[in-house]
Amino acid sequence: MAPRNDVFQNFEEEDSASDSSTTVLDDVVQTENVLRVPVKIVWRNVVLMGALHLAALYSLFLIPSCRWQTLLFGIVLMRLGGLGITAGAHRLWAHRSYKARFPLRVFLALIQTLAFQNDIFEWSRDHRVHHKYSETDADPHNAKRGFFFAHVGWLLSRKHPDVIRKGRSIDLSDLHADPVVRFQRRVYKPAVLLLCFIIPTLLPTYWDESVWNSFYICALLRYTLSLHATWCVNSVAHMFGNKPYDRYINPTENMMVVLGALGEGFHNFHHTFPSDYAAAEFGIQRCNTTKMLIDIWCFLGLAYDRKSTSIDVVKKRKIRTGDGTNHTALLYT
Ligand code: ST9
Ligand code: ZN
Ligand code: ZN
Repeated sequence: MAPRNDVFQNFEEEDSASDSSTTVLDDVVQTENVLRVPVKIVWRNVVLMGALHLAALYSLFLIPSCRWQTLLFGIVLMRLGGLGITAGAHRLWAHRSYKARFPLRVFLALIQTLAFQNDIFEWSRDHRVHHKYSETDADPHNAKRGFFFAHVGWLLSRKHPDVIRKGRSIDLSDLHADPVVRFQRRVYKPAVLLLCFIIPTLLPTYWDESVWNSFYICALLRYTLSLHATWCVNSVAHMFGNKPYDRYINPTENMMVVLGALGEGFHNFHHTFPSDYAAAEFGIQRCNTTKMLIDIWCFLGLAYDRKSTSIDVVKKRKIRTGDGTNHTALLYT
């Protein structure tokens, strides 16, 4: 097992009592201190995810009959939703790596809803658990359970009991205290219906696109592609790539993921220095679009208090625990 990431200082220490638990739960077998739990597939999610992917496949055939404005709109929606995840759910709410004023928080909550990846509270809770218990049973998308589980399988099955048990030790008081997070959680289902499906379907009719085309392209295909771009951080960037900052952990640097995920593929850096708002050593010169936008928001006074790691600390860490590589691999080698 990879050593636990010890730099996620905001969180309380692991509850060692639950680690050494000898309780045998119903249908849980304990072997060599590892709880083996039968996977409980959630068939409703399998059917919905399967249907979404079939619809996305069908959408590809509609592309030639679409107006160019529709395709452009689909791309804009995909990038906006992505930004709601990277700058909103991830760097602002899950990691508190910078602060955002109320209007920016509202904007980020709106575009995070457009991405339909669970509400901000649930997304951030699972992500904090992911960092604190990375690559263990308590990690919601534990990459040690294989590529498919880390990518999507974790959304198609019940959570391992450790995720919920150890997840309870995570401090979520800041999320409970944010009225934007509370409000979004309260209205999440109708808001998703409106922002992720209805608006993307109706707006393109303004430039005479058919409802059929816009539903498939701007709602379903756009949503499916943005899910995969995000999921690749959990799967690809936990398995393939180099490790310039910490060779003892699984997360990697992967430039393909960086490009698809608005600068989020510098995952070896991010797990080593999780509270850095850039989530990377580099900025826009390495396509870290999210960092660039946070910088612009700070310049405009919409955001402030960016946390970053000093160059000196990064250099020393590279020498001490890095794998000797300097550059993010463009492709897995
Ligand atoms: C989706 C999420 O896709 C993707 C997140 C990816 C994260 C990536 C991170 C990478 C870094 C950032 C990169 C960004 C890149 C972006 C690029 C963009 C271009 N702690 O969950 P339930 C408790 S979602 C503590 O139902 P089950 C809690 O009491 C896609 N407690 O567990 C909870 O109740 P509540 C759409 C926890 O029954 C209760 O347990 N969604 C924790 O095992 C039950 O929780 C879907 O497809 C915890 N961590 O069901 C599936 N967790 O919540 C939606 C739970 O009320 N999900 N508890 O407080 C589900 O259907 C279910 O959650 C399930 C598990 C079937 C997966
Ligand atoms: Zn993170
Ligand atoms: Zn990770």
